[in-house]
Amino acid sequence: MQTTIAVPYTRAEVEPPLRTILMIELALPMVLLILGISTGLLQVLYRAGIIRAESFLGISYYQGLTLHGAINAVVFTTFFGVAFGTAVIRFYTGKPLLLGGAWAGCALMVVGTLMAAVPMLTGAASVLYTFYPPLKAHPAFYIGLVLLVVGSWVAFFSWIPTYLAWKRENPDAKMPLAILGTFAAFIVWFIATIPVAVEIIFMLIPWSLGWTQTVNVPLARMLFWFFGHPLVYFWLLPAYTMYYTMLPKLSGGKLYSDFAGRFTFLWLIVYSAPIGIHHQYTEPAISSTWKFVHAFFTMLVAIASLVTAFTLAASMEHGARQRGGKGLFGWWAKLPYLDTERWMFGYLFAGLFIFIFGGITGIINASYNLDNVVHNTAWLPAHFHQTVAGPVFLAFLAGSLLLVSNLTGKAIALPRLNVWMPYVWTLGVMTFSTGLFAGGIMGEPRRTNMGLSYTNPASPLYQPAWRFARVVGTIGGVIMFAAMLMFFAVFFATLLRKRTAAPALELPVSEPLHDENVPAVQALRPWIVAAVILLFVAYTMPFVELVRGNYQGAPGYSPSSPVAQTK
Ligand code: HAS
Repeated sequence: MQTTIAVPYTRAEVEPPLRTILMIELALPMVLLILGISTGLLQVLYRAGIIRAESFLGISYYQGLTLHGAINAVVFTTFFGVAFGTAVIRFYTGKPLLLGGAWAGCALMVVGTLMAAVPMLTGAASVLYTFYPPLKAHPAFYIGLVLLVVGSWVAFFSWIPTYLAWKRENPDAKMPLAILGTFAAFIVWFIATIPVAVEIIFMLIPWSLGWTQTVNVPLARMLFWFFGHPLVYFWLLPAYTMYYTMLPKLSGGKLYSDFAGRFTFLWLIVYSAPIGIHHQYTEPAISSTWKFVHAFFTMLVAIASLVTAFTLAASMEHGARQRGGKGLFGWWAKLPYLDTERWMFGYLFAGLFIFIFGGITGIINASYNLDNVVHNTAWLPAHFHQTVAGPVFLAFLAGSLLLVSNLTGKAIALPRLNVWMPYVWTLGVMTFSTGLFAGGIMGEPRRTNMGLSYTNPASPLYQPAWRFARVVGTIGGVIMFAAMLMFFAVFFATLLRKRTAAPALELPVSEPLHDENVPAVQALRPWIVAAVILLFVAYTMPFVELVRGNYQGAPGYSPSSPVAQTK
């Protein structure tokens, strides 16, 4: 029988070199995020028709959209995932990490990011964060992405010996829940990145180098979504790790069920990958049988989040009642919404609130026939701003701020501004998404410079009926930008202030209220085997269909011209 052992300390020292590595992994993406957020505001202004041009401040529409998606959704999330995972392993094992692995991982990620940034900034890689062919980027963009991914693998592999050493010393202890969440995130990531590595290394790099003239577009798209859907759970899992291991403590209580946390993480390993075709319901090269199979598995993946919703609500209720909360609903008033000492609570709670709507709309998208109404419309960015820009982004911002404050020994600056930030962000995201959902239902497309077309009265495409939804979306986008100015003020003011304590990791740790002993959730291997089997079931026939389909290859295009590139 395995039991949860309590962490015997509240502070873990961090060796100076590891501190430097973590600070690079946290501060560099935060600086890039300034550009990622500004290009988000530009998107809103283009779509509103406030900017009616192909480019603004020297950044073209699709170049800005690529920077926005790549920095916010790929670079920031990968760096944070690695930094947070490193901190979790260091804190929960109490053991030094393999510094060589941590340095190598960090260096590869930094070099990869800079390498991909150059073509994005010079307009040679305006292929959006999904880099679908036949849009073609400069080879440095693809090679940079490969290095970013390989760097994150190296970091992950370097944690394993440290964990195994801890396990040898604690043979009867359960794997700490935070470590399970971290490993689950990186197992999902590892599985997901294999197909995209195949796409990039064997298809896109040779094509962009001119070694091959054409590319198989449906095959590349399927390989991308084989990666692209588990990618969203690679984002969600570190956030869920914070929700399960920190939120109950911040609420003043305990995690309602340790089993629920373990089940959620393991369930996501199994079901996050065999569902990528739900992004391709309109793909003519895939038969409806396999679309239906992926739709079915998608409904199963949502179970983990439904379990999470009830477990976290019960944990918050337990915390609130410990703080004197009474009645059926009266306990909600006792949660620390604006407590500057427990400031992380607001970030995590606001993210959960947003996710209720992100989750519901995800299930709508997954319903095969309903997706035909919303696919490729503004509905989609509304959904993903309520998921990745809701619980994930808020948790990652809070985690970055916590770790930077810990690692520098500096107290958080501007504490009142900090506790209000997540609520302003929530107001912005909810308003923004409402506008986009409404527009999407009316047919407003995503990824379109609407200032030159649908919101331009001088254009034959002008759609006056979409105006109100657009105004709502624009107001929401501007509020989101204001919230991020608040966050940047807090983050950089914290970095610049004087040290007040010795640097050390201090993560909030939630004890379990019910520490169930369920052997089925105490070993990773059966769940990984199940994941691999399901992947074979879900993808073998679609690949056979695609390869047998003998689709004609496509030459490269850029978003600024309907004519194929000649080189
Ligand atoms: Fe999604 C498209 C289906 C979750 C991200 N998704 C996207 C895209 C992104 C994305 C980025 O089936 C666009 C990709 C692109 O560029 O084309 N998604 C789902 C489903 C879920 C889901 C079924 N998505 C996510 C998460 C993401 C994410 C998580 C990022 C992290 N999504 C789709 C589909 C598409 C799609 C289709 C393609 C559509 C198309 O046409 O292209 C599920 O995992 C959702 C389950 C979630 C829940 C919610 C649980 C609620 C919780 C909160 C509880 C609150 C509490 C607080 C306790 C069931 C945990 C209470 C407080 C109070 C005040 C009451």
